[in-house]
Amino acid sequence: MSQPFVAILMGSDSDLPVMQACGEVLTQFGIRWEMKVSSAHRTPDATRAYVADAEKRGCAVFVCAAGMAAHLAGAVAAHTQRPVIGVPIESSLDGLDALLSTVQMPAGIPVATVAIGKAGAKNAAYLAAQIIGVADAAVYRKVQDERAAQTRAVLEKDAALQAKLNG
Ligand code: RP5
Repeated sequence: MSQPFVAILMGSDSDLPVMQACGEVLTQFGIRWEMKVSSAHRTPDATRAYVADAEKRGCAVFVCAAGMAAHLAGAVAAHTQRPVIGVPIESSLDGLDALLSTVQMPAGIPVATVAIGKAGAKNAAYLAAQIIGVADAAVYRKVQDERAAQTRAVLEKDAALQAKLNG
């Protein structure tokens, strides 16, 4: 198996403005990734072929984003034993349709479903980094460092607020 990477799939190029954030976070962690438009409904054969090929090339985690009747993550999970993370995209019904379509998988074929939209796109990358970090000490350390930075940022924001309130 070659160097592990994350495959980011989207049901449509209209999902790209949201999913760009996923790639950006993976890049911060130094994790290789690739991105592909592939639809569970419109290109089912190509989706299946891509999953098999990506797995052979060393894909460690699949991130699958889709809106409406969002079956992409489930369809990918049906064809791989690598972890699959689903990102529901808001394109109708406030994204609730995509959330339920992604999260409600039958027992035995899991999809780790994150939040609707951009927070979900980012959390898919953080979760993928945590999965890769189980076996990669350098990635694990980067995740730890990033958590520490988040903590510092909140403490600094509170310190600034307290300074403003207390003159
Ligand atoms: C889903 O349908 C896509 O993931 C997208 O979120 C939604 C709308 O697709 P387009 O009509 O914009 O191609 O399959």
